[in-house]
Amino acid sequence: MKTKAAVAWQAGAPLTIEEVDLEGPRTGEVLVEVKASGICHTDWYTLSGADPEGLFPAILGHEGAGVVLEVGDGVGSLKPGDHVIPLYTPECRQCKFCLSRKTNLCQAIRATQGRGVMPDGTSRFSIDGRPLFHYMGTSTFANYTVVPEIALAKIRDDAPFDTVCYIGCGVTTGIGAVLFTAKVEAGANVVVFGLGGIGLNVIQGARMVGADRIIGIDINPRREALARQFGMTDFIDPNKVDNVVDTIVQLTDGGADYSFECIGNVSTMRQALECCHKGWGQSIVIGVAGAGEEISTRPFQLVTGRVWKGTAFGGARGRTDVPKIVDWYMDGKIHIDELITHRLTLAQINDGFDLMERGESIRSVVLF
Ligand code: NAD
Ligand code: AHE
Ligand code: ZN
Repeated sequence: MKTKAAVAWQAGAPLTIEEVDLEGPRTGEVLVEVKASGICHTDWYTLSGADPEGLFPAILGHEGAGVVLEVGDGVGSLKPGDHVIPLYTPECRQCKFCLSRKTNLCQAIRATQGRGVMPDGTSRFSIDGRPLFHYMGTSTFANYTVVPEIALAKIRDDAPFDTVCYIGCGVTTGIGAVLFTAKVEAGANVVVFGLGGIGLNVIQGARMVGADRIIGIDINPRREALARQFGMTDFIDPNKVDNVVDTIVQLTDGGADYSFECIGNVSTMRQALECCHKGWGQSIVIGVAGAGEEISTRPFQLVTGRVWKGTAFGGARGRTDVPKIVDWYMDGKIHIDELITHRLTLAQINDGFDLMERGESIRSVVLF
């Protein structure tokens, strides 16, 4: 079949809208009609050329929601008409990682996902016979996409696609980092570096669990109002204080119980660790840093009890947790609508990246 898709031909170049050939689902695969897809900073990061796994030409996008159109042989858990959210972190429930119960990082198809192909080593997308790479196993910047069954969460039919698509990455990453990775307890002091599409969800997760102070840091002062609406109690503009770490340590009587880095900057990752309370403070790296970048600190920071951790997809097990997070949204326990600042057509997708770069959007969502 044919599908419209935004194709990333090379790093740093705008996407172009193309009519692409799409092969049907093979064994264990599912054809999905994508109804909506958010634009995450990670799409921009890969398009920029900073991703060591970035492959071109590719169809980017990993924050989608849609409807199952057709299932391949052997698919038992989904049928045409089911509403789904594609998962860049799948959940096979059989691999060593899934069975460990210690991580959400299912590795069943990670190797082929990183090489931009389906689990059988081939692509379903092509133009004039030239294969295009899949991205993160999801490729949601296309009207239709093929995704492995283990990388699809079945969700309720009454959830609106144009908002729950964000649960495919940003919402789950931010809230999950608080609930599943850090396991923040009521009364804790929480510090959030970067108040964009991820950081604001960390803030709402911290409020959900009853955190005491929720301190937000961003160089964009326009982030303050929305962050306060989502539960932030204190705002720090790094350009208005002498030393961000000292400011946090003073505000929290010794340091953060938990900090979250939601920028992807190795300098703020260091600040996020060093603003943690001696003896127990934990810093969670969410931001994705560019190829070749490394984090550093004095080992003494760790010797004296601070803990450095990271999280992917908020530690969520997608097929199990994503349907529950959709329920939380539908029941009004979490808020998404206010974070979707722009709705775009596929033809306007490059505007979404521009809005992100200029700090004008939280989430832009492409509607198909
Ligand atoms: P975003 O662009 O919406 O937000 C980033 C925010 O950081 C912006 O508000 C920006 O003003 C702020 N910022 C930039 N530089 C800063 C600095 N030096 N100090 C303070 N604030 C600064 O991006 P997003 O979609 O929220 O993604 C944030 C990061 O999380 C990205 O690196 C993204 O790739 C990563 N991410 C990781 C996961 C994961 O599973 N680990 C999932 C999604 C996104
Ligand atoms: N390809 C990059 C790493 C990118 C990365 O860390 N991705 C996150 C999700 S970001 C979603 O917006 C992730 O899930 N990581 C775990 C994994 O297995 O990729 C690189 O540096 O190579
Ligand atoms: Zn993302």
